[in-house]
Amino acid sequence: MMQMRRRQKQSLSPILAFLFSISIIIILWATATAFSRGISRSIFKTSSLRSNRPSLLCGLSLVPSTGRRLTTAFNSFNSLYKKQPIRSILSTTAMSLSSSSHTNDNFISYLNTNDAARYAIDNDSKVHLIMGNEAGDADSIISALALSYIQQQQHLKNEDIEETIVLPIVSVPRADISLRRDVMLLLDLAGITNLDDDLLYIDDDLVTRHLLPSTLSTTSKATLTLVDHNRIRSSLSHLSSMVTEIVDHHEDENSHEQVVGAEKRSIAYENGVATVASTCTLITERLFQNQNNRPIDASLGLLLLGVILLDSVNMLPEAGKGTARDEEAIQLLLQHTDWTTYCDKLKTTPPSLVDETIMKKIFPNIDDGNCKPDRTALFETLSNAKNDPKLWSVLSVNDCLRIDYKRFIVPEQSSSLSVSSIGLSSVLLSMDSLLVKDNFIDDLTSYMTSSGVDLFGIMALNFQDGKPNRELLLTGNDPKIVDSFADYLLNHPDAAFLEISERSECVVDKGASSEIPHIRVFKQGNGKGSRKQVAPILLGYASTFSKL
Ligand SMILES: [Mn+2]
Repeated sequence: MMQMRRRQKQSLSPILAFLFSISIIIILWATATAFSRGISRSIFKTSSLRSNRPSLLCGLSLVPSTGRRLTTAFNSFNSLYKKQPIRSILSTTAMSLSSSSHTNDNFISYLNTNDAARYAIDNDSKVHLIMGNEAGDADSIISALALSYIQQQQHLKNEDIEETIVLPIVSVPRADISLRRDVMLLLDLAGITNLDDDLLYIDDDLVTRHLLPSTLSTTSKATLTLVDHNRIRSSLSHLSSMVTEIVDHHEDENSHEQVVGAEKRSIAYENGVATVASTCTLITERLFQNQNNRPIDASLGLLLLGVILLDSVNMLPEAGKGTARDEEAIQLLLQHTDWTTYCDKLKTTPPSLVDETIMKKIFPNIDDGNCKPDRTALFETLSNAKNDPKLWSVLSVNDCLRIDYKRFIVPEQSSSLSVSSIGLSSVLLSMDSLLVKDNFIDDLTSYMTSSGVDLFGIMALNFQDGKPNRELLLTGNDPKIVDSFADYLLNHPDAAFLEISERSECVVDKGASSEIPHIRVFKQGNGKGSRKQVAPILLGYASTFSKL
């Protein structure tokens, strides 16, 4: 008996030794991992902002990035803002820019606007805000970031007596940035990875309490530039008097009468058409006015270039978006950006959202030390991220509707059948694919109710054999209003160019718990009729309701 036990013990000991060494290895590995993660996490905590980064990586091919996360975290921790008073940092930035030697890091370090905002609030500094539109697409977000940087440099060069801090506001809620995969990808390529800590979002406490508060304080010195729209969103209409500048390419809604003169009210829209495809083209034109042949910071250059390519559909003639001004901006950026030093940065901290194959396509000469991007590869990568059918097929109806939603206020309204507001969501999938999603009716009804609009539309766009296929859905609480707009679109000469025809067959969500609202679905023959064209038509009709 004893012998047997001893024999068991003897045969067990090598197994125990093996298990022991395995567990030591596991403990060491776990400690190392926890240590590296812990550092980045503790830094996220210091700014009391939640990190939703992991959720935004889904679907895109990933490069393992533990080491990189560490680097980013250390960079953030060492951020200049935490150690020096803001004035000296801003001055340093301006000085290094004017010395033209090394311009590469300036734009990125400027973007630590969260700390700059805290500083401004604590010190009661003069603040100028720059914000894009409610839909918050790439153009709105990037043009706000870029123009803020340019204006901050100008303030510093002019040596204002009163220190002005220029802050861009990302015009979508913090949680929604991850839905904009083209923006995520472009920021990643440009080396801007600390989106959680650095940027200010429209729903941040600092913004809703201090910068864009729910009541306008009479003592507030803050001013505001609207980019990519020319009428402040209705939820902030009480702040209308803060607006001192508009840089846009949509039809002028004649709001903010205090903003006058071509310099301050710069709206690239003439005779019913936008004269540039992108607000970023307007920002690029400004940038080069003051550049004196110095190369543009590569991160900034890449962001502006990416958005102009997206908005102009890489100047594809069939798309009918890009103008000569857009092409000129593209050429300026390609030729006068500091693509050389950018290579070092790409090599030390490679983007995490694209794999090496795509990197080689976008930067074909990276091995020769030239990181000038291939415009077609850059455009296609961004466009694929934006239109990725895989993403749109997994999104809930609610996410599809909120990803690119705009609310329009009807200028003049009267009569019993009045429509005071119209909401339009753009979605990048076919209407059928949206209609068959789970909970379509329930999600639509709750989204429409919470948006509080009188007429709600969904504009669907997908591509079939490379050709745009546009569809439109109209709904609302009052069937009479929905039918009246439907008749207008089908029959009125002003709407004829959209080539609207009704779709009779329509899938209805049978599992809906809410009452099915009145819905009309149309096919839109003219592929060029985007929301920029459709919204003014609907608004124009709404404002004539009193004459019915
Ligand atoms: Mn735009």
